[in-house]
Amino acid sequence: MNRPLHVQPDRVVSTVCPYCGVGCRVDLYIKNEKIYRVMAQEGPPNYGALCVKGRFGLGFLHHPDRLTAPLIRREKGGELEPATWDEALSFATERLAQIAREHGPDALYFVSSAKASNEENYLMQKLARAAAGTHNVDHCARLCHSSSTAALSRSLGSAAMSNTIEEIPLSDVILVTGSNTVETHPVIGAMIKKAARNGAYLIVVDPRRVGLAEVADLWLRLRPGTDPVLFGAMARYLIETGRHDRRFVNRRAEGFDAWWESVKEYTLEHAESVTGVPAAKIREAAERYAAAGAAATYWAMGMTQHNHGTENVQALVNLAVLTGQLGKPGAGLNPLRGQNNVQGAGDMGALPNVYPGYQPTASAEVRQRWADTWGAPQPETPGVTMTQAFESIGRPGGIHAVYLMGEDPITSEPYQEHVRAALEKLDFLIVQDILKNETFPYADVVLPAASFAEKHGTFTNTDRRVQLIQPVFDPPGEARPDWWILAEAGRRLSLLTGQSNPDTWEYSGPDAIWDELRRNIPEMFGGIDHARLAREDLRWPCPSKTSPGVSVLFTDRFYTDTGRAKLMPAPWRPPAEQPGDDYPLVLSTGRVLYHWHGGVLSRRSALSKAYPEMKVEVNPADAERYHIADGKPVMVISRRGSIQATAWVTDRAPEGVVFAPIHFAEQSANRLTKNTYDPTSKIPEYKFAAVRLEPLDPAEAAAEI
Ligand SMILES: Nc1nc2c(c(=O)[nH]1)N[C@H]1C(S)=C(S)[C@@H](COP(=O)(O)OP(=O)(O)OC[C@H]3O[C@@H](n4cnc5c(=O)[nH]c(N)nc54)[C@H](O)[C@@H]3O)O[C@H]1N2
Ligand SMILES: Nc1nc2c(c(=O)[nH]1)N[C@H]1C(S)=C(S)[C@@H](COP(=O)(O)OP(=O)(O)OC[C@H]3O[C@@H](n4cnc5c(=O)[nH]c(N)nc54)[C@H](O)[C@@H]3O)O[C@H]1N2
Ligand code: SF4
Ligand SMILES: [Mo]
Repeated sequence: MNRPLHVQPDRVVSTVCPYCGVGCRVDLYIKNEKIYRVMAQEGPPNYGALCVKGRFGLGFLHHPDRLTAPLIRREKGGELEPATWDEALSFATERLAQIAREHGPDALYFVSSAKASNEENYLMQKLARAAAGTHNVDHCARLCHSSSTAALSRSLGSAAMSNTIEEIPLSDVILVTGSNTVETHPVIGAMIKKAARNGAYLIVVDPRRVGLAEVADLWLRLRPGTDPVLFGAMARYLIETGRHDRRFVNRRAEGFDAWWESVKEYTLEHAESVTGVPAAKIREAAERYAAAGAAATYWAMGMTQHNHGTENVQALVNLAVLTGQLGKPGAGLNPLRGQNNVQGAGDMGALPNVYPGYQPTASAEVRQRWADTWGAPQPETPGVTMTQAFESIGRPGGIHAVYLMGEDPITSEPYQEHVRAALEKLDFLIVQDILKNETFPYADVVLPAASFAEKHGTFTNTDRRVQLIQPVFDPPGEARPDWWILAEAGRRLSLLTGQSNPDTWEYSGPDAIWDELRRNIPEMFGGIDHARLAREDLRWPCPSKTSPGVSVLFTDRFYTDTGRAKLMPAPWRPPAEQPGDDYPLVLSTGRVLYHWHGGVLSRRSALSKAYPEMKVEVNPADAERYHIADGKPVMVISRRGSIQATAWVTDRAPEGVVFAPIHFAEQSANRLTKNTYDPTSKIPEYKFAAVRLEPLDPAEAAAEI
């Protein structure tokens, strides 16, 4: 995509990278209506840096698989046929209204998108709550940081990053756990590496030898799925030796006794036996973390995607509270958010239990406020999570219709055969996307959406920075911005259900949508509007026009009912499916630098050439045991399915663990994973399943070895 520097651009447009939660600011250089160069901007959050996805990953914008016309499947079993917008929207909303009449509004499910803007996420949850009359709305955070949200909300009253990435140079100790930062948040990974070079003490907790493990001062290579014991033991040791922050605990925390009772058995020796990490290393990590003037904790999916994901994060919360590593610059609890606008999708209330601004649906007062805003009575029945919704399809009282915006469950939900069967049982499916993703063939209505480069709106990055995007191109064919589609769908559905006032769906543009949500959440967004964002990025909370936004949360109080942080027990529960005779290895799934999720975007760009095939990491000892040769095809087999991939024999993976990337839809790692969930957050256990390996051609593989 990059051409020589002497090419004169027709125009240069400033916007935000659509891939990850770092939210890098980019300048797109355009010639003949194509992007020929992407340059980083010098200011925050990326300070002149970009990764390969921002630089070379935008080719999907012009791919022939872009959706350019609405499509309708008029009868089950029939073909998807082109339709006008009017036909498609009428058909879609009439079917939704009919199913709501037959089975009740809670038979509908609305999946919002962390790839879409704040304004669009706001409208999707409004569509569910105001036009359809259900709290059944969610987004991919359910598969991602829902465990973080569960633990952080109940303990601290806010689930966003407590500090900012600009503070990385201020940290004396940086603890990174369950995050392959160098590949998944590359610009932040580089900032952490630089801080370590400048003297910060870097502790990495990860079973795999990931990029940061290579440069860490201390690498704790724990057995997968054992984190609560590791972090519980660190905290217990600090209390026992009087190294915790007694003053902070007395003044700002509660729940100590119940928590202490819960870690009684977590001695360093016990932790060594469960986690496989030598007791001396656990002690060293604990001492360094507690003694630091400022210690920051960063984490991602290695913590959250377990059947004890909430306990994993709770154990981190407990450790930070006990050592007073909160409410000061360079410290804090910092979940690295994955999608470009996943922070925003949550802020906008695209969740079954909260309205925009995290106002609880359980509160009658809150419900009344939104009922007044939308002119729509608000349902009392709680919503269900996206994972529960998919599990319920085809069961009595389950979901009958799903409206998907920018989500690809066939590649992203666990246990693909199970998801496939569920989608086949659905009465009605709407797919609103920019591309033909893997779920597209199951759609009854397809609504073609404009991409990030074809619309106005805002994204909120991982450290609460709200950023304006702007159109670079016209949408292809008949494609329209998600906000336009949702507003039209909302108005039509309101007329059919009689739920909300159809006039509340008239918006002149994304700025008008933003103003509606801002008025209703003044403490978070009162001071942020599109005009101000055109001049500067702003971080929430930003309550007034003169506020610059708040960087460090919790400086004087936590956002809980008592203002104190709540310590809570975080008992360990082993993963649901343990390796055994037939399936002796642990499967861990995740990401590589070059690709994005099921590959819908990245594999339709130049990145596909840079990383063309699926490689699974196999430890040399396991390779020998199971006759697997480096670079040769291998079958990865679980109780639920099998895939073929190329073996990469490497000690990046520890003995007993196979790592499979999730990016190759035709060899989807989710054919292997299983649909077991954390009981609190309902997150799938993507980071632990039992598998075995078989060489594809045993004779050939044996000859190689
Ligand atoms: N290139 C690229 N970047 C991305 C994405 C992408 O698809 N591609 N997706 C984005 C999204 S949505 C997200 S959520 C983030 C995810 O970002 P990450 O969470 O960094 O990505 P994963 O590859 O899932 O990595 C999880 C890490 O946890 C480790 N791990 C596995 N099991 C355990 C365990 O039991 N304990 C501990 N402590 N560690 C464990 C793995 O070895 C791995 O290093 O990435 C974002 N950025
Ligand atoms: N085994 C395993 N499975 C996992 C994970 C794992 O670690 N292991 N990680 C999980 C995590 S953390 C996540 S976040 C999920 C991600 O799962 P998904 O959210 O399903 O993944 P994406 O491929 O990012 O899907 C986004 C969809 O949005 C579309 N899109 C992009 N931009 C726009 C837009 O502007 N408008 C509209 N309407 N659509 C748009 C894309 O074309 C694509 O179809 O996967 C989860 N699944
Ligand atoms: S670090 Fe994230 S936001 Fe920045 S260029 Fe890479 S993918 Fe885009
Ligand atoms: Mo994610």
